Amino acid sequence: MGVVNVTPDSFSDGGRYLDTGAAVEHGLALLADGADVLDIGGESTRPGATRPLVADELGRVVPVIERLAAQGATVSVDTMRAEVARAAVDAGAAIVNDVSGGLADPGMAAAVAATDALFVAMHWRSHSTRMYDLAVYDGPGGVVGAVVDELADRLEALAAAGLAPERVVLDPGLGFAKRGEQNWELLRGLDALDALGRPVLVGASRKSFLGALLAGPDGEPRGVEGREHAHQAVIADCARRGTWGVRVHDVRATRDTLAAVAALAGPSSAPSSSSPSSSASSQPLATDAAAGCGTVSS
Ligand code: PMM
Repeated sequence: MGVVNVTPDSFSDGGRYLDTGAAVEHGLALLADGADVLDIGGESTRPGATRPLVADELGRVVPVIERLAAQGATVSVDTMRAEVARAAVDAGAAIVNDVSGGLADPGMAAAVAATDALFVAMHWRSHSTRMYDLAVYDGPGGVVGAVVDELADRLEALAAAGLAPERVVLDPGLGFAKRGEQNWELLRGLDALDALGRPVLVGASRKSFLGALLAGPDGEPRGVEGREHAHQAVIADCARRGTWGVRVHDVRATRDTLAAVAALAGPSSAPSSSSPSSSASSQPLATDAAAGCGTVSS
């Protein structure tokens, strides 16, 4: 899943693709690099970010989705708002990626349930202004146990609102109400999410826990552009575990890593046909593509 942030203020690429034309061009470049899905977002979730007006978010994402979907891309919309999700699906999005897992907008689950879209439910505790205050995981299962329990609660609540678990992909929410080491703990314990029986998406790309890992002798975190090699090690581990998807900025580097992981695994472990399709089909990603737990693949 290649990231297209149509925002002025994302931590990794804010302002670079705020213009519709630049965002579409970037999406097409990610497709050419081998992205299966393009994730279009109009709200930055970086720590302390202020939320855009709904009209501004719509104005950023809808024209980009329309143009990329018309070119045959499988498009995901990164939004916490039901109104934006509905407009995005009308514009051609096949996936709604909600970093709040439906918590930020009580109308989200029903809005997505009324469409054919898949739903990505990420682990989340609050908007970014408060999220680090809530990065406390002192139950017996630590951060892994809490994330599994809270995602299980989400699956139940979404189902109660009409959104069947078969249409939901889960995401541990790296960096969201998690401090440095908690992200590594989650990645080490990723297999625990399999107990929920749903495909898993992981978004580690350029995040600050990588910058902290790679800090210089002065303790200064490595800048976003210098985090890719470490990120690719995370991707390789996700691929080896059979993670359904990875949300990345550098699609070409990710494709290279996945090719190497596939070669190391050998021909007998070729991915199933249930992976998200990279074909230029304008069909929405079939619901059973997620249910089948396709894995990140080359
Ligand atoms: N991270 C960001 C935004 N959206 N969506 C999902 N499902 N998972 C993530 O980890 C995630 C996300 C923040 O990263 P960005 O500002 O680089 O887009």
